[in-house]
Order: sequence, then structure tokens, then C-alpha cells
Amino acid sequence: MEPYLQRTSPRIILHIDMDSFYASVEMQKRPEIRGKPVVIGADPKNGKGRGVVATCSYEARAFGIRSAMPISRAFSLCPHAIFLPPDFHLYAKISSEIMTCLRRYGFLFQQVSIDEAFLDVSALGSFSAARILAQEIKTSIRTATGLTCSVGVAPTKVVAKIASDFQKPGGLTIVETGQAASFLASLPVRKIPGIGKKSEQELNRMGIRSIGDLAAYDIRRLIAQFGRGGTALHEIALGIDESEVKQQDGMKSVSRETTFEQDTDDLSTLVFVMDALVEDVHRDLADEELRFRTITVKMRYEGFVTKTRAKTLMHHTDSKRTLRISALDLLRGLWGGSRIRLIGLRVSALEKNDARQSTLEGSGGQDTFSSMRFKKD
Ligand code: DCP
Ligand code: MG
Repeated sequence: MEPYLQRTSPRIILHIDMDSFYASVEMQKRPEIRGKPVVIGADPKNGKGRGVVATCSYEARAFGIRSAMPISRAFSLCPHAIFLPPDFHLYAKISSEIMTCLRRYGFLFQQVSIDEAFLDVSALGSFSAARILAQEIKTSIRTATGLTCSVGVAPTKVVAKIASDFQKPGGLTIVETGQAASFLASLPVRKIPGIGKKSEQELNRMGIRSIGDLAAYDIRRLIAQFGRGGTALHEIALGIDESEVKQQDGMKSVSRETTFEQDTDDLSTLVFVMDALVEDVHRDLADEELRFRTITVKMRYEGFVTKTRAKTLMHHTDSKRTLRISALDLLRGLWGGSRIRLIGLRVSALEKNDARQSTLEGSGGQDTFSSMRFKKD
């Protein structure tokens, strides 16, 4: 970059992430369980339950319970914890209140999961102004919902995300321009969004434990091991990350529908046609590099009665398999044996698919790095 084109004011990104989100919502709703170990997830059935922990209160984390852990293990770690099933509808409602709160400040805004978002507040011009804003945001979310969040303020999205996690719960961590690499250096590589257990083990085997080790590692050997993802990893370790906060007001939805020449009540025909719609919609998404969160199936019956059914996923995805499974579930739910004139498929709540951004999602225990999310860059 030519010197005269260089940025004069720093880039300042805020990452806001709610503390033990589902559990905090439940504790807000029922004051009698506040301050207790609370686990949200599958029914533990006295230790025989299947399924996993969605999240738990910080009091439950003191017993070693974590998201994605088998619920039976959570039960054995703390049998007297309060185990509750998730109430997704309520969490989605509170989430949209939080996001409305964040949008109101008028900065470039990007929601990345049910409980986290980025704001690009570079326009403020200084980290001291960003600190004041971050405090104000924490207060306004608290006032609106009664819930606490943690905020990271940094020159890049990845560092802001790592910073918001640094002093949870209720934290505010500021990493100013030029401090990113030293802030990251002592942290374990697992703190990099998208590095799961498998990638961590792989890096550990190469002698890389801290992000500082990664920064100092020979980049050619990283590329040999991880392909182009190696470059991205190395840059992240050095605090380099140009990815931008992406306002989500582009394309609102992608949809396709098919009208049958003759009404049909044959489920295998409906499934066959829905598969073709999935292919088409997914191709459009891939062309536009978009990921989706909401899937809606429309069905028009004989006589023009039309019904829709929708499903919103926990996180954005670009998975064709997820799209297909959800679409077929919704289709079967709507069908009921009647004769059908038309079926349609729509995906909405879209966001831009960015190779690095995809590692910034709550990955639900999945190791997105090893599944080569870094490949595209
Ligand atoms: N979630 C889930 N399964 C996971 C991870 C998360 O169902 N494996 C859900 C429950 C969480 C919510 O997503 O409340 C937000 O995820 P976070 O990773 O932000 O976790 P929490 O907000 O619960 O805790 P933290 O305070 O660590 O952010
Ligand atoms: Mg959270």
C-alpha cells in the first residue's frame, strides 16, 4: 500500500458475546435458580440420559461441565445441578432484543450467532472512545434484558473475538493497535476460533502449543501441513486479519418452487422434486457465497390452500446436507397425505460466507479448522 493511502485512524472492532447465554436467560426468568449450577440441554435421566449439554451457568462450569459434553457426564460431575430443557423460542426472542440494542448505535453491524455480534466502530477514532462505548453497550444490554455480556475491542475481528472471551463473564478486554501479537502470544492455540480438539492435537504434535509458538513457526512447514489454511493460521497468530464486519442487509432470501403438472399425493415424487429444489437453492447460495439460517418449505394443496413451515438453525451454515435434511423434515411435516399442487423452498437470514468468518461461529464442538474451512482465501 502506498504510504499516503494508509489508514490515519485505527481500525476498531467490537465483539460482543453474551455470558452463558441460554443459562442466563433461564436464570433471569426464574430468580430462585440464580447463583446455582444450571445446565441447559438434554434430559439427564438420572445419569442414563443421551444427548449433550447446550450450555451451563458459570457455577456449573466450576464442576467441570462444558457445552457439548454428554449430559450423562454432566450429571455425574454435578448431580444436584438444575437441569433444564432448552426453550429456543425464548432465546431467539431475547437474542433479537439484544441485536436491536446493538444496531441502534448506527455502526456497521454483523450478527454471527444467536448471542454474538461485531460492530466496526473505527469511526470513533480512538480506543478510549471505544472503551466508553463498550461500557455503554454492556449497560444498555443489561437494562434491556437483565443479562451480562463480555466485550472485546481490537483492531481485527479475530482478536476482538478472542478478547471478548478473555475475561468472561462480564469482561471488557481492550487490545490496541500494535498489541495484538503480544496479547495472543501466551494463549493456547485452542483459543483461535475454529481450532477444535483435532487441530489442537495436530498443532501440539508439531510442538505448537501457544499462539506465540504458531507465530514463530516456519510458515512453509505450516503450509505443507495445512495447505493454504497454514497461511491464514500464521497471519492470525501474528494478529493480521483484514476480514471486515459485514452488514447483513444484502440479499434477504433465495427461493425456488415447482408446480406439478398434475396434483400428486405420492411422497416419493415430492421428495424427488424437493431434492431438485435443494440443489438449485444451494447452487445459488454457493454462487453468491452465502450461508443461511432459516429454511422455509411452502406447500400448496388442491384447491389453492397454501401452508408454510420454517425452521431456524442455531448457527449459519452452507451445508447442503443440513439444507436437505431440514427441507425434507419440513416437507413431511406439511404433507399429511393430501394431494399437492406446488412445493417451494426458501432460505433466509443469509450472511456472506467468508473463509475466516466461518471459523468465528460458535462451532458447537465441531472442529471447523480441520474440516478445511480455511481452504478458501
Ligand atoms: N450452544 C449450544 N451448543 C454448543 C455451544 C453453544 O447449544 N456446543 C448455544 C448455547 C449457548 C449459546 O449457544 O448459550 C451461545 O454459545 P456460546 O459459545 O457463546 O456460549 P455461552 O454464551 O453459553 O457461554 P459463554 O459465556 O462462554 O459465551
Ligand atoms: Mg456466549
